[in-house]
Amino acid sequence: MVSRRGFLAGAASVLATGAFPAVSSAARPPGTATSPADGQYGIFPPGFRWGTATAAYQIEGAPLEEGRGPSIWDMFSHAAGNTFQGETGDAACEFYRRYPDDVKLLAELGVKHFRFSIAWPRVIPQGRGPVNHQGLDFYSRLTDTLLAHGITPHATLYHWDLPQVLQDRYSGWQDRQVTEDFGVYAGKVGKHLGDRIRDWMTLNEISSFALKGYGVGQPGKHAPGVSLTSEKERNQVVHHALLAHGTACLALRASCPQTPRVSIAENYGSYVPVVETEAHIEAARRAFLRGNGGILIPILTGRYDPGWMHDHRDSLPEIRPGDMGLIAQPLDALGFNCYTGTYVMASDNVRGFETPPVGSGYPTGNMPWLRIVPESLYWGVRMVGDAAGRKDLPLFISENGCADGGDADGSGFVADTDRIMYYRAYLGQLMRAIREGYPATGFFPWSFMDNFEWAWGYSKRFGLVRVDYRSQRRIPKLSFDWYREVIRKNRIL
Ligand code: PNW
Repeated sequence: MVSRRGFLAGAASVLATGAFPAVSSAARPPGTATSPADGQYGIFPPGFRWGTATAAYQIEGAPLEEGRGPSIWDMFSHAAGNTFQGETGDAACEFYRRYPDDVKLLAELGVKHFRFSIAWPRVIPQGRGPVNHQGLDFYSRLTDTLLAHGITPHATLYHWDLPQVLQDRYSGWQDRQVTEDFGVYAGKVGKHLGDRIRDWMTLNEISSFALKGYGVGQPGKHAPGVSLTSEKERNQVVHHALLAHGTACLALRASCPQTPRVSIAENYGSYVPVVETEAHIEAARRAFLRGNGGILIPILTGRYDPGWMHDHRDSLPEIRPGDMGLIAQPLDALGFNCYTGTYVMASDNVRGFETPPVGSGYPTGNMPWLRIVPESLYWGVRMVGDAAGRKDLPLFISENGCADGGDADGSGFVADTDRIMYYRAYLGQLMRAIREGYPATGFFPWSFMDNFEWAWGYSKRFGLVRVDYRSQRRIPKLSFDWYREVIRKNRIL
């Protein structure tokens, strides 16, 4: 087996002897996205934001510490049969107390940006009402520690951990009241942390928490695991989430002591033309509008897509006057959680597109849903500009990554060449979008370290850093070294 030290030493000597042809950077104006003459990759624009991403319930642990209230994920993961081997986020990565060392590791990685989420039940344990200052203090200390290491904090206000009391009191996202309570919470956080945090995401993946948390005629596979009786009820959950996003945008702008940069992180659908011909591209554009017509399109344009409305004509949510304007708050950026994509081809059916069946041998990133489709990044970025008509909106990749097989050697080291392959391919497609002038501004791999992967418990590992859950030891994987070099050189390697 190649030891880590041996591998890296070997790589260094190959570079030193010039066995690989050097790519000339002499003729390039500094910091511009480069031409193909520079090799297939090129340099990222100056100031491109290299980061990593995490979420509170997946890493923090400490569910009872310093006044935190229970969330729907505490409840859900503790109920029998919901997660892999009954695993919960009780300990997770113990980030709540280990964050100082973890921030040091982030600094070693060389990231200048870190995405984390704030747990609503730490800040307002009862969901509404008094603020728990000890909980807020944790995020304040984390923010200060990041800043002390030259790392910019990017905070998500909701990554799926609704205070359980709101679920009990009024069924959480099913009740319009949640939008107001979320707005109040957002305002409190903005007021206390907005002097140091400038970059905010309101919600993480409405599509995931609304669609997976709620089933129609069967319980959802994520918290709160509710069974609804109609599609209309689920569209209402989504509508409330959209309203909560808009309400939080307003609350942040009203409460942050410094002007905030507000965005949302959504894994909107990315549709990839099977062949890059005009006909298939047009088909992918149609699929994009249809597929994103219920979340992304209303956020960006203030109306549900007409095709989407037609598809859902018997299950439309109740929309009150003023709702659509509230939902379409001006944003400073858009976060794109991009993992996979859907191939599309032209068709003469009424919709003008179809999706070909996916072969059983199609490669995946160690998750059943995670088909490796690097072009999803390029087309996902491009279609926001072209199809959604928002060419002006800066976009960053708020998540991207795959799981590994968990094959550590005796020392705990993982040579995750599969992850390196994945990132190299996706980043190449991001570079393609940048080269064509699309305003992609940052990249946040999911995830900094292995963590609690929701219903999959600890059985799926997405980290650049391996976590040995028995000892809580952190062991950087090979992809950590790779990513550090990418950041240092500002190019794909
Ligand atoms: C995201 N899909 O979820 C979440 O934001 C993270 O919390 C999670 O750990 C990570 O991705 C890995 O799963 C997704 O089906 C879940 O396309 C499903 C999909 C995408 C993202």
